[in-house]
Amino acid sequence: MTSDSLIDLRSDTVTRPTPAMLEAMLQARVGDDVYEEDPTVRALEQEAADRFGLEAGLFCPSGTMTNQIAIKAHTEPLSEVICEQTSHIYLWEVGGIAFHSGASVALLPGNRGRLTAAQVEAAIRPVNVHYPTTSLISLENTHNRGGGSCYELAEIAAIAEIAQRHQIPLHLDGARVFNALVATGQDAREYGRLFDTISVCLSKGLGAPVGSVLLGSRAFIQKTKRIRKVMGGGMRQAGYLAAAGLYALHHHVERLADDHRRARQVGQTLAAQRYVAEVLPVETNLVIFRLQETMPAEQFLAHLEGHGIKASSFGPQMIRFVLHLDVDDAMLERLNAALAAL
Ligand code: TLP
Repeated sequence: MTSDSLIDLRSDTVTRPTPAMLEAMLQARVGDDVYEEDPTVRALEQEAADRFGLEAGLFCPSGTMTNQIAIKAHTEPLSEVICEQTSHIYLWEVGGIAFHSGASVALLPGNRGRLTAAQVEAAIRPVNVHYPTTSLISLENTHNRGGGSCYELAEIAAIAEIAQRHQIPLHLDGARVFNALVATGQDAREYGRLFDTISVCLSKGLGAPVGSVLLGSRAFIQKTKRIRKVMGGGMRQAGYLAAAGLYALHHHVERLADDHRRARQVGQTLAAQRYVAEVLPVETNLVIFRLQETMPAEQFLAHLEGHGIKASSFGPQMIRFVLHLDVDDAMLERLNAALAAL
């Protein structure tokens, strides 16, 4: 089996640039972005900001960096970030909130990762010398650990109202925000009105090889430039990478609906297998499911490997499949056949 025929469902981060994206990268006009002289980076930052109705953007190598820079800029030591207990910023960013920001976390249990306004309001700290001050509320949409679940806009609006009333900034880890927008039909500009800052990943469902953009007010983004620099994220002729991000924004947003359709189909196939105990509702491009106790996860993953399919274990008996740009309908058929053959 050639590596081309491998079906890699471990993440939507694994996609390779398409020939057209590579061509756009080759044609990019570049300059030194630390001197703010790279026209393609500036175009990407501005276009991403405009889409959400926010003022400015900051191009960074990764979503971890955009989230951690936002947290650092919003908080201070002895303060606290309200977030969901399985959120990426807490679970998968190496404890960066403590490391970079010296801040604490108020971890709330979500419904497949989603918090309610009532939960958020109850977690805001009263003024008391014993407590950290609540300095940030952070949501994740779509929610990774929640299986690609999407927030209702009304719930985000209710949380934003509470945040504004308490004068606490609201951040969105929007690594897969375009999946949420495409799946729900929500308007990106509404997000810009409700969130103070948004981190958008270009290297997940959108298919760029590298990069995330942090969006916010002009003053906020100005402040974050020094934080990006101290983290070592000041890049030079980054326009070659930004060109891929621009190409992705122009050509790879609407097609996310194809990934969602394929994910729903895989979810249905899985639900019909006797060795599957539970499939989380499939809302976007992630499919998370639990195997029966009689089917060890290693055995299941080894069976898939034998069919040229890679997937990740996502906790005891839990598996995640991610649909993306490099999985087409023919591969989907191969996947369905491999699942049925076990
Ligand atoms: N998620 C990766 C892994 O880190 C788990 C994946 O394969 O899903 N926010 C969210 C919601 C994410 O899912 C991720 C990446 C990030 C932030 C971080 O992005 P990168 O990998 O660019 O640092």
